[in-house]
Amino acid sequence: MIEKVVLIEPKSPGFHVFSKFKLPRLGLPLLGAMLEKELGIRVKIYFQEITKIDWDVVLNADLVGISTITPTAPVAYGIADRIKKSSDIPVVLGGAHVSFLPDEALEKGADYVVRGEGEHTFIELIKHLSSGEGELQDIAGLSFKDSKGFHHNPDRERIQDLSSLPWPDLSLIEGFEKLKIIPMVTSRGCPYDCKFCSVTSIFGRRYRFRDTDDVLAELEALTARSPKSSVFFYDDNFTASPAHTKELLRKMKERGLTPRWHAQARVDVVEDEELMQLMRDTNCYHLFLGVESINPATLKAYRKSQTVADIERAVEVIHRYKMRVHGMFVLGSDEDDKETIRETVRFARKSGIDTVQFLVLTPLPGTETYEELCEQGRIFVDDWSKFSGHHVVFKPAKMSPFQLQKESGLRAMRKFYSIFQCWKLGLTFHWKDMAIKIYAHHTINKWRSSNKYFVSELRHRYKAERQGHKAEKAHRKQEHREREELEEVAVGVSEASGHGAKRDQSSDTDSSAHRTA
Ligand code: B12
Ligand code: SF4
Repeated sequence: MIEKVVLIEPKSPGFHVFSKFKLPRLGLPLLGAMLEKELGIRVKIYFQEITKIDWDVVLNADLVGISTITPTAPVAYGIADRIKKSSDIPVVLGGAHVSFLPDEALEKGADYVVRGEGEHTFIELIKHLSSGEGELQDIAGLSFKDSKGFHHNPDRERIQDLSSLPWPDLSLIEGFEKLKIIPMVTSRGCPYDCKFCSVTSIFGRRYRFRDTDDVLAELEALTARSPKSSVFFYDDNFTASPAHTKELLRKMKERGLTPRWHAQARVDVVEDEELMQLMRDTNCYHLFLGVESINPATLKAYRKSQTVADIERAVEVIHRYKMRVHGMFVLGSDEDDKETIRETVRFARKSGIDTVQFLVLTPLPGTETYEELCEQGRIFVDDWSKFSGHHVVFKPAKMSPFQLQKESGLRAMRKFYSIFQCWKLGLTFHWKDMAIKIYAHHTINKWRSSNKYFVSELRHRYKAERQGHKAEKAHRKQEHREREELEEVAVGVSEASGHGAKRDQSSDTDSSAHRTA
């Protein structure tokens, strides 16, 4: 009988641009709410970013579920391994990483892997383990192992009616009072097809929305509980359907439900001025914009469906409506070189974008970028914890990995968050912005010192490759010189023997023989 369930969201390795903001993904609070509603089980969630795991509780559970994304997969496997070494508690892994690599997860200690959207698969699995209900092989979306090996059941259809799901229960997280920002999500899926993004493989290419009244009721309940907190809408594109978003915002305005809020959007959000006005009126503070690059060839390569002019206009209009822009960039496409990256950084500084993240292109399982780079044998790092957008893990086309790391991770961020920039904001009394930039500057320094080894490895590799190239060049030069000398000797011999007429012919034959050799 399964009664005690513990769910864990592992900590990210090292620092990332959002390290300061403790934001849990909503999967576990949602699964927790499902378990309570459907099976009467009240789970305990450890979000490792804010609370240490209590191992006595974990090792006394009847089942442990662990959520993964690619950079946290090694920590997740470590936890699974520790549980399996000292108990026979069933361990279930789910989330973006293992959904695409279930074999790896089963090898690394998981008994079960829930692929894709987990709500119904998880409930069916627990029912089966609790009371033997149904057969394991009939649970869609499940991978599992037994004495015969690994099994992967067919995929599960995505949930059509998102409003049929309960609200994620954040209070199940141990220490949830420490969360300063309220996370919410109103939709799933994205119809775009950006090459580096795994959202569509998990949640599909069709938008699915929750009912507006359901969203409003949740928002009301959450803001009543934490009136001072701001809300972060986790939707991949909060303004995907302007009509839908406007309906929500209008109702928020009517009800005076206007906490400070933040959301992710595409640059085309500014096409609809009524939407912009409603966003302003309902207290939107920050828009996280997927800018990615200002190199047109890169935008095309990413299939981003936006132009540099769209980006410029978006920043200008959002500022006109007195909202802030967080620019999210992805550097290192096959079309990028040192100069295009520097140009992108110059643009970010000149455009007035308030804050930025310059991430390195990262081949995440489930994306076309991953498939392509694997096929071309260009991924040279096998430690998933480095797949965080902060480390170069593949060979770029027009640079060495070290050059890309230097330009994006180190130089670009340092340029944007330079001490000079901090002072400039201080001198113009923008204290808050100055504080953010100082924090970012500090984080970059911390990242640098904790990743010294990784960066110096890349540098050595780069030097070795350059030396290799130099040695090869020198070798080729030497060969060429020797060949010329030989030819001169041959000419001298034939002239000395008086066969001048034949000379040209024989030397031609010789040199063409060299060319084809
Ligand atoms: C909010 C968010 C963030 C927040 C908080 C992140 C956090 N705590 O990890 C911030 C802004 C900090 C962030 C940062 C990053 N993020 Co982010 N983020 C998201 C976002 C937009 C929403 C997450 C969410 O709550 N989704 C809704 C819930 C319901 O989905 P879910 O948690 O995945 O859970 C469902 C299933 O996956 C499954 N499931 C999940 N866990 C488990 C566990 C068990 C036991 C079971 C049975 C099922 C199960 O069931 C759930 C219900 O269906 C997603 C995109 C997305 N749409 O999900 C990207 C996403 C998770 N992020 C991603 C990435 C790459 C990153 C970064 C590495 C880079 C970056 N963009 O800055 C960093 C790394 C952060 C870190 N932890 O190390 C990728 C992960 C892909 C991958 N293969 O790893 C995603 C999918 C986006 C993408 N572009 O592909 N992110
Ligand atoms: S990057 Fe944004 S717009 Fe592109 S596919 Fe992913 S979620 Fe959609």
